[in-house]
Amino acid sequence: MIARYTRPELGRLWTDEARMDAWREVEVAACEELAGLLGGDGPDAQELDAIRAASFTVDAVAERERVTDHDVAAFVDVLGASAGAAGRWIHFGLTSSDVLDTGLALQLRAAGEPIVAGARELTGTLAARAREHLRTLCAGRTHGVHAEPTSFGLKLAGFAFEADRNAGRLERAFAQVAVGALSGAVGTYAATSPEFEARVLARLGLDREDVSTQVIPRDRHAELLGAIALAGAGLERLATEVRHLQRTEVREVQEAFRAGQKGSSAMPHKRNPIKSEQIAGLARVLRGNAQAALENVALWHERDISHSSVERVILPDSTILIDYLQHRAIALVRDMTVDEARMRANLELTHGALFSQRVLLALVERGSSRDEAYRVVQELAQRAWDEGTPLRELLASDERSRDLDLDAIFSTTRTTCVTSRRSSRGSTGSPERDRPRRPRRLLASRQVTALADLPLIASGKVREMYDLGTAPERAEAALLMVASDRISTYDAVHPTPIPDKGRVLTGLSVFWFERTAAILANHMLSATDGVPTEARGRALVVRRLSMLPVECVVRGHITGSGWKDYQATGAVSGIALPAGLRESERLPEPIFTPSTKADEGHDEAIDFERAVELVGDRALMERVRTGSIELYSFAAAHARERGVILADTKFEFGLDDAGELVLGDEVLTPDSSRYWPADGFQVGRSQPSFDKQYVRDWAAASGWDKLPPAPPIPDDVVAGTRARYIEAYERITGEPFERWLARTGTE
Ligand code: Q0Z
Repeated sequence: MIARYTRPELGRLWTDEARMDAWREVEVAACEELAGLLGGDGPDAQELDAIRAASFTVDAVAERERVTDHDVAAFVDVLGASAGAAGRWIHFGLTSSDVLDTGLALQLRAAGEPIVAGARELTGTLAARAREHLRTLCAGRTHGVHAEPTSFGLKLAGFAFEADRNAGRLERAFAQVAVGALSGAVGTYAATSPEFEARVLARLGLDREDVSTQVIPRDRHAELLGAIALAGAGLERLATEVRHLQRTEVREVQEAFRAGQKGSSAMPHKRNPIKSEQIAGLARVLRGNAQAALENVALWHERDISHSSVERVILPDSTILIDYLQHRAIALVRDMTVDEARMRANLELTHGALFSQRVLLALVERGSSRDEAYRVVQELAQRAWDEGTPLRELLASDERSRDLDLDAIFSTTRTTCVTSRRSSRGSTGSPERDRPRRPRRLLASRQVTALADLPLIASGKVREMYDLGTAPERAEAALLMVASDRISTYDAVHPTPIPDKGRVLTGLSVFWFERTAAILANHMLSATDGVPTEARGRALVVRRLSMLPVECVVRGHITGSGWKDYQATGAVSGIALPAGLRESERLPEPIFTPSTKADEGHDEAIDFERAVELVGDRALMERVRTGSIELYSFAAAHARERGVILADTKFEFGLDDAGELVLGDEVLTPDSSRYWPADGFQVGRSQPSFDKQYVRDWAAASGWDKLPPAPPIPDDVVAGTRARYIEAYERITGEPFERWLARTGTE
């Protein structure tokens, strides 16, 4: 895409550097799982360090490609050489499509974030201006001809709802293309295995293809470009409305005009709808690219390469363009001037003929036949329009209509009253079509329902749970889990909040829910749809589950109550541990140590048999144990690579309506786990916690007896603690915390 239409964030995602960096991520993740594939063989720890540190330059790959005439082969040569002897493991068992298509999925996922965020921002901007103009009357037009009065807000609400549908479509389309494969040549796993593929893709946070050929099937990419083209078509519809309304004869809306801007090189009076025309124009390019993506679906046999050249153009171009167009549309809607006086004046153009239907209905109500009434009104309305005599005067002086209540007929109260009532509920349909059949969230629950209006169903020390009931668009009941900024140490809640703590914890939970979905289903529905404005970024809409009555603790290090039990008995939760372990030491294998759920005070450790009794289903409890250990192991390995030791963690599980096991609650946050900084880790003593270290150090020095009530926290300790939470988020996710705020539309 040319620089003129490229916003930097999207542009950076499609450079040669970014493409190869995605390949590098795939190659490294594959090496990290090689030992599992090769039954313990594969790179050792030192070799893995060398592989993780391996680098490339685009220039070196280009130079090598002049020899190989194959981009991935050249890349593998350069990356392998940089890893020294360990380089022999890079690309082991893989085929280029594995790296290309899985890397492409990573790039597309990265592109999806700002694009979906932009789509939601556009929805919000349209909804805000819709509310502003709910009572701004203007002519409604069919076929370009004045039909009946409407309100400008109702027009905009229609665009807002379309933008909302497009945001949902884009989100789903990006989700379904986040699929990778490491199935090798022609997709048989002859040199890899489905388990290896699943583990590598779980590391990358991608889904896998149930059956892949050698490539990820291109219907997925076509679906994405279809959704982008449709979002573009919606923008063009909006732009076309503005272009019409800015025509000289109409002049109801004008695009913002900068001081110093020129409309025409020759005609100084001109103010042209240039933004809208650009949007309308470029939307056509998106449709062309969607067509090309459809042509890409029919590849030969297990693969050919005909799609590749097309995609090098259309995937960057369409993602960059839709991102650009959305932001142009946001500015257009936010800054356009609405000429309310001109709208009122235009309503008079037909001298009242716009009210013809109302007259017709009044005549029928009074006893005329419909046919007779129609003829009368058509005659008078035509005269009004042709001769310029107001229809109201003609009706008053015509014996066939003299006795009608003309004040009622020529009132627009009903137009704006019904419009604003319906828009505040979120609906934009006509009363006749108002059936409870569609989600109505845009102006209603998403913007109007305040947290305070939701029923509170559970409240913990630092978070609350609300009931969202069963919305029409959902099959299941949903809950809203809201994390506060409150902090507790030594089981007491301090009166001083840590700003952004709730957002960090929610962001981390979402990160882990997304990354572990391939291991075990979880209850997350959305961190945006249905979240009240004041809870943005720190709330999660979740499926309502029937919770199992046990807490599922997994320990990778021996600490806390586990350390106490081990010192007293040599065992934890009935599991005998090796003698001679020191405090905080890493266990040979993670252990599953369930406990009861206590309303008050501390949970009580129980052994596995007791957990089976409480749950009443041994097979289910075994799945809970295996799943818990697998989730923990995956997360601990990920965290360790980013300088965080995940010492232990607590999961809660439930069953959904279909009786399936689902991971619930918040997961793998500093509140539900122990995060220790890897630098400074020492066995033989208790470890400082990554997040609460400042508060605990300060509490130790303050003379507080650690019994409730907890004292207020001084400003510098609050600031240090907040920085640690944000650092935890950024270390674990590898992304700036601002990205989370942007993604959830948090101010
Ligand atoms: C979680 C809790 C909180 C206080 C119940 N998906 C679910 N379905 C049904 N129940 C729960 C869940 Cl997550 C559930 N808790 C723990 C959370 C405040 C208590 F935010 N209790």
